[in-house]
Amino acid sequence: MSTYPNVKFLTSAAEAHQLARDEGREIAFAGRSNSGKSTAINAITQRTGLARVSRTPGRTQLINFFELEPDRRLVDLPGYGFARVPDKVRLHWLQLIEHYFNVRESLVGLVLMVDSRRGLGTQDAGMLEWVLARDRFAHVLLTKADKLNRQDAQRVLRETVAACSDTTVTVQLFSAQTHQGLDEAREVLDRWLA
Ligand SMILES: Nc1nc2c(ncn2[C@@H]2O[C@H](COP(=O)(O)OP(=O)(O)O)[C@@H](O)[C@H]2O)c(=O)[nH]1
Ligand SMILES: [Mg+2]
Repeated sequence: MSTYPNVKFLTSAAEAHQLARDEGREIAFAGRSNSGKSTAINAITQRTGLARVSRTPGRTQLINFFELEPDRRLVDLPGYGFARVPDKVRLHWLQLIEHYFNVRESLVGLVLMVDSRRGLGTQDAGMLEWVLARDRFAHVLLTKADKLNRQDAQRVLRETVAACSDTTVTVQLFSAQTHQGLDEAREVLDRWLA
């Protein structure tokens, strides 16, 4: 299993024309702001500080591209769901993400970070529908699983699996803190990128 020894930041896109070259394969990471997306990317790639863990949710409206190896990328999509953003910013986010999903031929799948204490929300479900409609893979990480006791974690897992039961979406528990589910997540990425 790969731990991506050569991972590096590639480029950021604030506008549609700034996307990285659309070659090889890439996996997008999405989720509500504060869902633990950046922390998950850092844990999976074993690089503290590769994706910035933010104290000010909603500030970054950038698509960040990381190269794992030539022609293999992770893509950090801007978070959604934060309350106090102007409509203009929200609209820009929507247009940028929609453009990304529409044009991106190298996109193989979406990893969706969902805070295990919140469970799957409407916007999360919307993201999943977007990628499934484009015949890509989708995998849900129920993040911060360390914050739940075993019983509650298993219940959230069951509920999320049930909510996705008539789709190809796969679901797992994940904690960047305890490394629960880390190998499972890396196996999914390796499979999609192979
Ligand atoms: N306990 C715990 N906290 C986490 C975990 N992952 C992220 N966090 C915390 O959740 C907050 C948001 O994380 P961040 O990665 O910035 O979320 P993002 O906005 O989705 O990129 C930070 O305070 C993190 O330290 C986890 O696995 N366990
Ligand atoms: Mg982040």
